Amino acid sequence: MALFNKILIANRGEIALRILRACQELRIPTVAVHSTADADAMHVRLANESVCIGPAPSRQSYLNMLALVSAADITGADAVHPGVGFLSENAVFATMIEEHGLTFIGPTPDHIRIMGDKITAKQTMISLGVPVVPGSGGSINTEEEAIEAAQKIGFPVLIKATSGGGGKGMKVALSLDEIANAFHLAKAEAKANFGDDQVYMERYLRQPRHIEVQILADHHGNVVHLGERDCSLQRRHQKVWEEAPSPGLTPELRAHLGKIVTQAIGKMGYRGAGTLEFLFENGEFFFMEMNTRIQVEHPITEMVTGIDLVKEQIRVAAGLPLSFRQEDITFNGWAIECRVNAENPQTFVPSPGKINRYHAPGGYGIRVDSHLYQGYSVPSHYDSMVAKLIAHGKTREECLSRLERALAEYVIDGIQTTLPLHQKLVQSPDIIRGEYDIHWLEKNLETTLRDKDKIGS
Ligand code: MV4
Repeated sequence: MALFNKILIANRGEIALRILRACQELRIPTVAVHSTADADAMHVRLANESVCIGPAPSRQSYLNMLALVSAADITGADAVHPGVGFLSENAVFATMIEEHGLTFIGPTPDHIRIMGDKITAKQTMISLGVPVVPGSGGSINTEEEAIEAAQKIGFPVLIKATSGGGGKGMKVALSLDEIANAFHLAKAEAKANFGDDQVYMERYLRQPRHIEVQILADHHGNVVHLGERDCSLQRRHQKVWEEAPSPGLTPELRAHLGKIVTQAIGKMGYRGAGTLEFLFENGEFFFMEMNTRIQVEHPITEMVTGIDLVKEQIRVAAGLPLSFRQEDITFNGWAIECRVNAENPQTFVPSPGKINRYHAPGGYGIRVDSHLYQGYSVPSHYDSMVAKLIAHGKTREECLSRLERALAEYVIDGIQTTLPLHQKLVQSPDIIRGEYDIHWLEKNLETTLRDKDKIGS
């Protein structure tokens, strides 16, 4: 069965390159799209064709649905891969693609919509037997409702935006006298960030880990899970370091979580790649959100399973069955991904500019997903992530030592990057022991950066 004749990649940067590589290996021609600021980008150079879709600001280029559909139309592409961010979880875009007779490489618009609304997502998961954080169930509309719900749930509580994500519009209330304030602040922030002031309430977990499960499902009722990733190391809701498996789980907990998740996804009739995010505390999992796209940190799952997730996404979108079953999947060793951002490693202020020297590390067990090259200029208009350094080892210890040596080899000159932060993290005793939760990085950032000698000079 034929896959696609031509795939348009509706994204930029490292993920556009990642998708392009999968297409090339599947021998599917590619169309790159780019803004005027990305004319010299690596994915544009390597694609079979390219189309300029607008000026630098994302709103006028990578978020311009009509420009993207037109680009697919004039190049004769028959499928669109949305990548991550931008329009990857936009049900309107997915619908528009399908209405133009093209294939959206992702789930159905309905599944995107259900998971985009956090209350509906939680209710759906409850009905499918997935454990969720105890909470209000529906939305909270008045101060009185907020007080009533908080007393039922028990303090501390967390108020979240229904249309939220990324921690915006999230407010903790430790006691009754903080409820009114938290409620109004959360509502105002939700309105400002998402144009929707609806909020709901949950019990606040104090020191959980962020554990997410990767799933794949096809049109034929096959569902598999590919284990978990631990993404607890974040700063301001931006992931910094991810690992698979999680140092906090046992094989029993992993099997239990995998079973719950695959059963739920099967009952939903979901297809494509997806990630279910959980908080994990005191041996218990609580569903938070589901992402209906490929994720930035997918390579660590690929490294421990040997499965190319982007190729599988393309195969599934074309109607082919998954090329393996759950019992064919074995978990092999350990993988860690460091996100390298073009930022000052002390202040995290973006540092765009020209790369005048570039040397990526290599060797056994090292993977670098990056669009950087010597002479390339990192534009200032987009996300500051410029590379993902992924290390794989037979054991976590081997993975850590391999990562440490690769971090020492990596040369990116001309701009500032967060490589020095990762060089500190890989030597941090808590990290080496795998003992960290979602607050570890922000709590330990200063001491981590200060440790031994000054960095980023
Ligand atoms: C929580 C929580 C504690 N308790 N929910 C942050 C982003 C959003 N997707 C969910 N988030 C959280 N939800 C309850 N009931 C703590 C966080 C949270 C967090 C979660 C994952 C990774 C890093 C985090 C950092 C701060 C807060």
